[in-house]
Amino acid sequence: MSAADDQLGARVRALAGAVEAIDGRGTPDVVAKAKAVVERAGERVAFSGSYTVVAFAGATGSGKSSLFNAVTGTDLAHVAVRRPTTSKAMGVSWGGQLPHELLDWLEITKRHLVPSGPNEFSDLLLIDLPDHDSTELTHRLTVDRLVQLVDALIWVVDPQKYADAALHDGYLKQLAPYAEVMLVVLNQADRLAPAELDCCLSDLRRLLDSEGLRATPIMSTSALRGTGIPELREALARTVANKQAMARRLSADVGVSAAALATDLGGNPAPFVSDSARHNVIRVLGEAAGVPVVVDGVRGAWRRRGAVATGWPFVTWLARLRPDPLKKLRLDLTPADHSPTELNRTSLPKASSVQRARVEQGLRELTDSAAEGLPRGWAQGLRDASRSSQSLLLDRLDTAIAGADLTVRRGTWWWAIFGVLQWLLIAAVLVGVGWLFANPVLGAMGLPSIPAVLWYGIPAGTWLLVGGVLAGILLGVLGGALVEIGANSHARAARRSLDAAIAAVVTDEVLAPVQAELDRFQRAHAAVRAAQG
Ligand SMILES: Nc1nc2c(ncn2[C@@H]2O[C@H](COP(=O)(O)OP(=O)(O)OP(=O)(O)O)[C@@H](O)[C@H]2O)c(=O)[nH]1
Ligand SMILES: [Mg+2]
Repeated sequence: MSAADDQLGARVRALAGAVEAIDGRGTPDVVAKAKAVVERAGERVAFSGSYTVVAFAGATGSGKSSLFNAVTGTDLAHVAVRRPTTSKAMGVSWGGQLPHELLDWLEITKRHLVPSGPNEFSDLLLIDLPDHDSTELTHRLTVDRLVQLVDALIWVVDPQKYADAALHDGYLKQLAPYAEVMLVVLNQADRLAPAELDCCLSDLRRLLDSEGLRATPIMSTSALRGTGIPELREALARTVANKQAMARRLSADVGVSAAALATDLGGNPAPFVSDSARHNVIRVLGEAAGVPVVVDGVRGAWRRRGAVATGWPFVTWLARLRPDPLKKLRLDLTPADHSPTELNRTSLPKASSVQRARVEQGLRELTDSAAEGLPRGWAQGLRDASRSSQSLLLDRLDTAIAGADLTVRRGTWWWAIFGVLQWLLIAAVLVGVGWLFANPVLGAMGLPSIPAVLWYGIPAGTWLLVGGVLAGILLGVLGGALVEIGANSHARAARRSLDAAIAAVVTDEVLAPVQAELDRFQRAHAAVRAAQG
């Protein structure tokens, strides 16, 4: 196998990879054609890859069958004045055996083995086609099918119809990528004077050049007189000998399909999810799942618990009356407290239609930014990927929130010190009250009174009572300020922890499928580039 064959094999494999990546995303017709090329290339190589298949094609009456007979030295093809004459494709080959598999693949039932002789070609399957401009639809269908399959084409034209639009617009212009594996023969040259023939040939050349067929040679023949037949046979022999026709034809097929797929994919080879779009979707989904509510709950719970632990005991019952926001949300447990079999759920309100709409909008913003410049099918693919687990998304986000460590339950070490101090101050207040009211009570009971103790001229009991109350209130205010700082810092920590939990879910459930789709798009682009060679 030659390096060129290896390269063609690699390009066909790349096209197969491109088809696989693009199937379901690209324009169905373009993908189907590329798929057909991959299949055809595999089959063509498998069925008698050593043969070169060449067909005579052209308008009715141009002389295809006459040339076929002249070149093969037979009268196998039916030639007549009646139009159209040939209605079924016929194939002939030389040597010991017909390439039946190849003929079956081409669906050619009329087949003949030409006996060995002076006109022998080896490894050539020569086909006489019906006309392409027929009143008979089946003729055109046969031509269209075989034009897709044969390795090389000899277009036979005559002096009257060589510029016919049916030939040029219907076939030649579209076959420009196959210029190297085509030959145009101006037959019935005997009908023209030499000067007219030259004029006709140069007109034909100009026409072909303008259609992108510079690489297609032109010859003139007369099947009637035998003029140009040896040259045509030589051209055929050269085509068979260098064994490049099949590879060139397949290579052109792959090139045409790859170019069509490239156009279908568009010009943006590396779409991506921007950091801002990524952060935005995490934020929006976090908000929709209730992160701000939980962060406020953490702040509120810390305040409430801090107030109970550090506040002035005479008023902390007020704080106790307030419900604990985290308990209400079922978020007062640390992750370790959850049973491993229990599905962790918060009691955050069920997603409202507004929340669902915001999720929808967040996902749309994400995919719209990534899909910029992508063809419609791929943009839809991105949208579908972002929604692949949408029905479960809010549940997963809720479970992630339930599992996040909010670290509120434990409180903090200095709360206990403040608590002890508060109770010591309460004790001081009680001692003060006892001291102040002890002597009247003792006097009434006829018991000896306690000696008065004065500090700065004021009874010690008053110091203890007033000082204890003031210090308790001050300590409460100081504790409240410190608790507020702690509440804010815990709210921030909770937000970080929740954001991380939300980010993990969004990454798994949304960003990863979207990225997989973008990777698929890039893979498609790379495969198409490789198929283009
Ligand atoms: N003068 C002249 N007549 C030719 C030449 N080649 C073919 N003819 C005649 O042109 C007519 C059509 O020839 P065919 O070979 O049947 O043409 P075809 O292209 O096979 O036609 P279909 O089978 O109908 O598509 C016949 O009458 C031939 O005798 C030629 O070189 N010169
Ligand atoms: Mg014919």
